[in-house]
Amino acid sequence: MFNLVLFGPPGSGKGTQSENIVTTYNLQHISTGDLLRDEVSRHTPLGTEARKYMDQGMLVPDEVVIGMISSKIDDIPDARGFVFDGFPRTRTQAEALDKLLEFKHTKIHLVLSLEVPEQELIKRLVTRGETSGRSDDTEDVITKRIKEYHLKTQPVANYYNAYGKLEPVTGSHSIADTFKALSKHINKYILPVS
Ligand code: B4P
Repeated sequence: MFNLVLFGPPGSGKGTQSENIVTTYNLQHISTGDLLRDEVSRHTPLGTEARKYMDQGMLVPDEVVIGMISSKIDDIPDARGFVFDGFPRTRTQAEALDKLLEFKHTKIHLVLSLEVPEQELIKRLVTRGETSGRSDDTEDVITKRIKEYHLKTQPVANYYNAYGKLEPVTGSHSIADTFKALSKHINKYILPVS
């Protein structure tokens, strides 16, 4: 089993690159952003609660997100591995993920951190907001999301760096070139299937 965390600020391309990675390496994609947006669109109690945070550019409480991840991992027992996209976003989430994987006799093997200048992040997300209909892709919410990232999520990089698992990757090149750069690291662990 091979487990990868795709790490980076909002708009750094985690979702975009995860799609390529899961297809190329036959891995399972777990995106907490997608899971939360699905709950919001189905108007579940979890979704109604989560939306209050997402619309303000804030992180959803740890216990909500950790519960979602745990059941998602259990749903796919024979996975070749997982790509965690947008999770963990706090140190508490990172510790919880380690415990969940340890229970399944596996671990996080690699953390790829997409590095993109802040102006480029804002430009990408504002552009996406023009067509996505996402309520958190407006300029003032994007600015709050980036602040929340620096405050709560960036320390997660130190957590993984202490274990020697963190690799920075430039995320400001084209989607194809960024994918090539990510693949160089992943190929040290598993080979592409397509
Ligand atoms: P997410 O859904 O994870 O969204 P994201 O950080 O905005 O985007 P991502 O980095 O995946 O960027 P993308 O590929 O889409 O989170 C949304 C919200 O959910 C959070 O703010 C939070 O409230 C909540 N949440 C999620 N997970 C949570 C957790 N674990 N704990 C608590 N709360 C949580 O790319 C963005 C745009 O850039 C796209 O339009 C794309 O086409 C473009 N793009 C990508 N790569 C490009 C490139 N190389 N060149 C040009 N454009 C590019």
